[in-house]
Amino acid sequence: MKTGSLVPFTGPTGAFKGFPAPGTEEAEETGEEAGEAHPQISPPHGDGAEPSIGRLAVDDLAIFGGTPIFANHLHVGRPNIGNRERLMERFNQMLDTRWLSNSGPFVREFEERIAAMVGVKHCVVMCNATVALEIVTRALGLKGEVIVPSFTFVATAHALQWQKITPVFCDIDPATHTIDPAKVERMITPRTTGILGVHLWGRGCNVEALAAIAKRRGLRLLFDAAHAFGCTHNGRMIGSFGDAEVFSFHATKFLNSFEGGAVVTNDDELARKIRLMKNFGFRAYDDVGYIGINGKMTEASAAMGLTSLESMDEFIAINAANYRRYCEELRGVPGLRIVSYDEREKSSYQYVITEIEEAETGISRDQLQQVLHAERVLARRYFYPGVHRMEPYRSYFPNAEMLLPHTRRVSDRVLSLPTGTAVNHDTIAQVCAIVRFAVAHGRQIAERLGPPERPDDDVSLLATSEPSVEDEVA
Ligand code: T4K
Repeated sequence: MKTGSLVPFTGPTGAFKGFPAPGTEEAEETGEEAGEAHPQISPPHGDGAEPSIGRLAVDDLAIFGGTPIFANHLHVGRPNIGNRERLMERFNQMLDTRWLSNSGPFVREFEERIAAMVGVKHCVVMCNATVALEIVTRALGLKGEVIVPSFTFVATAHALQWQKITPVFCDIDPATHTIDPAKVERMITPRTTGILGVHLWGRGCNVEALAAIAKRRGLRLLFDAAHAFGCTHNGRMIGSFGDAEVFSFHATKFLNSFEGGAVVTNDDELARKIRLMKNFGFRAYDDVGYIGINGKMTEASAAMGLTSLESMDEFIAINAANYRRYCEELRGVPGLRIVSYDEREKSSYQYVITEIEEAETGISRDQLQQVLHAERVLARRYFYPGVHRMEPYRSYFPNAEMLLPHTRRVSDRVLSLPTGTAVNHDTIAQVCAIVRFAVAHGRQIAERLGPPERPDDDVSLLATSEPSVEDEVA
């Protein structure tokens, strides 16, 4: 033990929480991921709570040279894997029939299952959500400017900019992290053709207020529902709002098809157009109606998607239990808040999002992330620093920040913690023990670490010259 005070963890239950030394009975009991998963779900492996230190003092933190708590990296976004046997059966069937792409039977079945689950007339699956967003914006005839939050994954804005539609960044409501309808109204100009809301963390935007604005101002309303498959808003399935919504089934989403996305809509004409557009514009053999692209989902992806759907309830149950465990373990930590899910709504609970108020914790979000990373917990700053501070947008709109105070503040505070079927409750207890310890010793740790390097905070780097990245792409 190096210098530094030996402070036991006093968790929310009041119990002392030390880290069992490796090889002890206690360590074996907490042995990571042994047989916890549902039998229909492939058990997690590899990422591991293999506790490797006895007690923790500030000097023992891995960031200061101690042994990391975890032997292997613990990721945010480890894919959930459903029933492998069922997946292999489907792969064999696919290989036997030699039907690998171009709207094969698995793709059609996946589309039918999603449409039925969401309660919409049409589902068109595609290779990923980014391409799905691009295709649906084009099919809706969006041009000029589209209002979009900056606090989102960069793909939301890229899908517009890729088509030379200007994303106009709108601030969020700091309580919900979703686009603030009151601010949307102020961003509308004669060039505005649509609003693209994002149901961040699977929590619905203020759909009603956005729909009212869209109707009053004659705008299209689209939702990036990449995080919101299987979730409801005011009791209604997300996917059935606005002109259309887009899901992602990327590997890191709670339900994955390796890569994948889908547009869901009740608009017959829109669905028809999208189907053509994602298949080069082909109306029939040798008959192309208009410009299209290749946005098709493969049969292998659809097979994975269907298999994931069969385990969806188990995935959600595990995520929900993980989320509740995080809430219990972190309850009462001063300056730390977990973004909550409304228990009256259906949710996938796929993200565990914390907000760190540095004035109370004494340690900044970035410093806490450094501490966790050193312990091999790869917590993520989703979605720092906000899209408006990424290129090409920050060159295009160097002053956007002035209208995005909440985006700035929230993106500086948010930290996403590992969950999903690859994470068990002992792992969560240990992650939370590190967090509690770091906050309990926040000021001391912060002082030793010093301010983190954040080159993007340097305003001199906010280019005001003509953009170049986009020019290259164009
Ligand atoms: N709109 C929103 C609001 C979105 O969040 C996203 C995607 C989109 C649109 C676009 O959807 P897609 O076009 O992707 O369908 C990840 C995902 O790549 C991205 O899909 C997702 N959002 C975003 C929130 O997260 P990164 O840059 O964080 O990915 P990466 O490679 O760092 O992976 C995250 C963690 O997951 C890592 O720690 C490693 C782990 N991982 C990842 C993969 C792919 C695995 O353990 N196994 C894997 O196979 O963006």
